[in-house]
Amino acid sequence: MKGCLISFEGPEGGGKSTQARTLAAALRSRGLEVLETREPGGTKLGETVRGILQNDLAGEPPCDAAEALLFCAARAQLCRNVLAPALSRGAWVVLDRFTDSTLAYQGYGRGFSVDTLRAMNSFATGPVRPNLTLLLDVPPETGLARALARSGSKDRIESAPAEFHRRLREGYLELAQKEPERFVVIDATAPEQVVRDRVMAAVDDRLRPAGRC
Ligand code: T5A
Repeated sequence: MKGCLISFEGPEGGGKSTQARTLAAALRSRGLEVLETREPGGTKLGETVRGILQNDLAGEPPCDAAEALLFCAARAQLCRNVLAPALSRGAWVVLDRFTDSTLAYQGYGRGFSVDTLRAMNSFATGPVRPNLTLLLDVPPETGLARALARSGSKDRIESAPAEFHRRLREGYLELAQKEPERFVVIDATAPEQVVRDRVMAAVDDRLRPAGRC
């Protein structure tokens, strides 16, 4: 595909949405076409699934297997209808969470087989793959406190036990270690501006040599 996909990943409250917004604006100021979107979401179906997953809009919480499948269903819709067309025409995509969230949360967090989840991800995404993944790493207690301060209450997944959040953070770090050519781990406990500079440096370091920006 002609375009370039950058995904932001990490535990709750690491600053993904904040940094995705800032990066998208910086890339646009370079004259690039940039699509900024999020998971779950980015399509009508995906936003509806988001409500079911985060706030129990179906009237009952999904079981863990349904949760994993719903994240992948929203992903399939986003990839087929939005990401693949954008990347094919050469746009840049800045994505707030993607396939690694499923591996970290449903794999390391909930305990499903990471290999099975990789196969589900692959089925959902087709040929769409991130060129670069920025892992905004933050200890769960810091990230959850930030998220709580922002919204005043915890959603269904944020309310999971501390051990769940600890496992998924460790899972992310393990995923990054296994694929160093795709991941950059950024210490997101630093002030917002410092994180922003680290994000821009990572994008330029990794994607400029490939002639992408
Ligand atoms: N999920 C998702 C799965 O389980 N499996 C999957 O496959 C997928 C795709 C998504 C939920 O779904 C789960 C993971 C999530 O639980 P979400 O609302 O998108 O839900 O959750 P998050 O992605 O975690 O979004 P948050 O909004 O909670 O966190 P962000 O985006 O990391 O953080 P952000 O930018 O909103 O910042 C949070 C607060 O911190 C401040 C901000 O101003 C804001 O108030 N902040 C900082 N404060 C201090 N220092 C910094 N450096 C800061 N950066 C931001």
